[in-house]
Amino acid sequence: MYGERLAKKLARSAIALGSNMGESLEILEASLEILEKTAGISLEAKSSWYKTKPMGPPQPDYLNGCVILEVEMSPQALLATLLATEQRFGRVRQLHWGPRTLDLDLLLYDDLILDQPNLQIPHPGMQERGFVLVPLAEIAPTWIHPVSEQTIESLLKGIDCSDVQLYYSR
Ligand code: PH2
Ligand code: MG
Ligand code: MG
Repeated sequence: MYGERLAKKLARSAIALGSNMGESLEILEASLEILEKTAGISLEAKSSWYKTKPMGPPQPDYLNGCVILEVEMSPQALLATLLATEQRFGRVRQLHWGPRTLDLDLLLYDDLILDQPNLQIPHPGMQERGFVLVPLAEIAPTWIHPVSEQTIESLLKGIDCSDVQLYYSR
């Protein structure tokens, strides 16, 4: 309820998930179980998983999806939780845009615009990426991207999504 949200300072946050190393589907699902069990986080919505062509250097195809979390934590605390979760799956930061076991990107946090050295919200580039917008539009089509002031659904209409194929839908 709205009153409860105010009292508890709950926020909604959209997260993009990706993996193209190891058992990607299992890694992605397991990472969601961890996030759901974290104090201050509840899972509000989950997209299907999509098989997507890599952006960046040559590397295997990705599985990508998005979730909406209801969070009772600051953007920085949420980012720290996401990075710690990536590390539990052996994420090693090597190549820029290179392959990874697990990538958890903070896309949106209510209608917040934030530009800090380690965290930009909305996630820069999200509005051009089919592997982000296709799953996000499945669960949050009317969320307004606070910089472009367009809905996710209308951002999606402006881009080419031919590299994004439905992989697993629950
Ligand atoms: N993530 C990257 C680089 N390239 N390509 C796809 N298809 N999906 C991703 O999640 C992705 C990528 C860096 O985060
Ligand atoms: Mg990423
Ligand atoms: Mg990332």
